[in-house]
Amino acid sequence: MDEPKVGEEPSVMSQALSKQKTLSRYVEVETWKHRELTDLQPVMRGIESACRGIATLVRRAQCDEIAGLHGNDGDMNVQGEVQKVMDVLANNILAASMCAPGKMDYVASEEEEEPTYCSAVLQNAAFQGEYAGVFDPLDGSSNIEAGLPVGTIFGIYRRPQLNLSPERERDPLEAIMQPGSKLLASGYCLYGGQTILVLTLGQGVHGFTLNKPGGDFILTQPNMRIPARGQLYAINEGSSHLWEPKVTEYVRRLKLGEGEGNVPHRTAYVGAMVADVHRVLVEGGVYAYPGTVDAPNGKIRLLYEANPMSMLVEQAGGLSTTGRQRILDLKPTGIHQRVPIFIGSKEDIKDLQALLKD
Ligand code: AFP
Repeated sequence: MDEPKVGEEPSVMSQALSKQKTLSRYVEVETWKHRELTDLQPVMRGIESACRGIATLVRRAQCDEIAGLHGNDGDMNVQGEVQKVMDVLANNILAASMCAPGKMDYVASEEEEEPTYCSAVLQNAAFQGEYAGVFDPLDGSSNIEAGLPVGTIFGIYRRPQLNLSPERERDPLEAIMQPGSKLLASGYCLYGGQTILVLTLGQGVHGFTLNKPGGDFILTQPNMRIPARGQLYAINEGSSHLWEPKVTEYVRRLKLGEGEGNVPHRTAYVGAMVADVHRVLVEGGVYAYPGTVDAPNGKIRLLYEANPMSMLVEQAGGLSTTGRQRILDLKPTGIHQRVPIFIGSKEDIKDLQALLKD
C-alpha cells in the first residue's frame, strides 16, 4: 500500500489515500469470495461502529468523568467483579450495534448474567437471527482510571441447524456452547496510542488502524503472522507463588532461554489481555494466565476472551492451550466458565506442552 509522504502534492496524497483499503471494503470483498459469510457484512459494520464509539468514550473518559465506578460503591457483575461506568456503556453500545443489523439471534457478554436476545433489542418478539455473538466489551477496564490501554474482544458463531425431534426443545444457547473451533469470526479492538481492530474471518489475520476519531479503519497490518519464537512473556508474576511447580519451571526456562533454539525472554505486562496478546502477536512470545492453588481455572473467560483470542492467534500461526488441551477444542460447560491459558508463538507453547507431559 502506498503511504502519502509529508510534503507531497495534495493530488499525490489523495491518490495514495484512495488506494488505502478500509475494513468495510475488506469485509465486503471477503464476504463476496466466501458466500457463507455474506450476512456477516452488516454485523461487522455494527462491530466497527461500536469500536469507533467506544474509542471515543475511552479517549474522553477522564474529561467526561466516566472513568470511575458504576453505582454508588461500584455494582458487581456476574463474575463478582466491580463494574465501571465504562464497562456498562461499552456493553450497551456493543449489544445494540451487533443486534441492530437484524442478523444476530442473541449476544452474550462477560458483563451480563444472561444473553441479550436481539428480538428484545429490535422490539420484534418473532425475530430469530442466524448468528450469535460473544464479547468482552471492555477488557482490562481496571486500566481506565490510569489512562492505560483497554480493549474489546468479540466472536461470532452461526446458530447450528439441528434436526431436532418435535419433543426435544431447542437449547437457546446452543450456538455459543459450541467449541471455539466453530467460531466463524473473531477479533479485538485495542484502544491505546492508536485504535486498532484486528480481525479474522477464518482466512488469516488482518490489522486495521482508525485513521482519525470517527474515521475509517485502514488496513495497516495485512496477513499478520506470529513469529515461531518470541522474546517476551506477559504474565502476572505477582501470583507466581500460587502456580503449579511446572508453570514456575516453564517461566524460569523462558527467562533464561533454556532449551533448543530458545532465547531469553523479557517480561512485559499491561494487565489487559487485548494489549498483551496484541504485542505477542506482533513481536512473538507468550501471554499466560495460569491457574493458581486458589483459582485452578485462572481468571480468563472461555467464551468472551480465550476462544476469540485463540482463533486469532491460531490463524496467525500460533498456538493456544490450557497447558494440557487446545483451547479451541474445549466444549463449554457454562457461559461464564474460566480456563487457564497459554497463548502465543508456536515453539514457545510447544515447550510448555512438552514440560507438562513429563
Ligand atoms: P478486567 O477486564 O476485569 O480488568 O480483567 C482483565 C483481564 O481479564 C485480562 O484482560 C488481563 O490479562 C487480566 O484480567 C489481568 O488480571 P490481573 O490483574 O489479575 O493480572
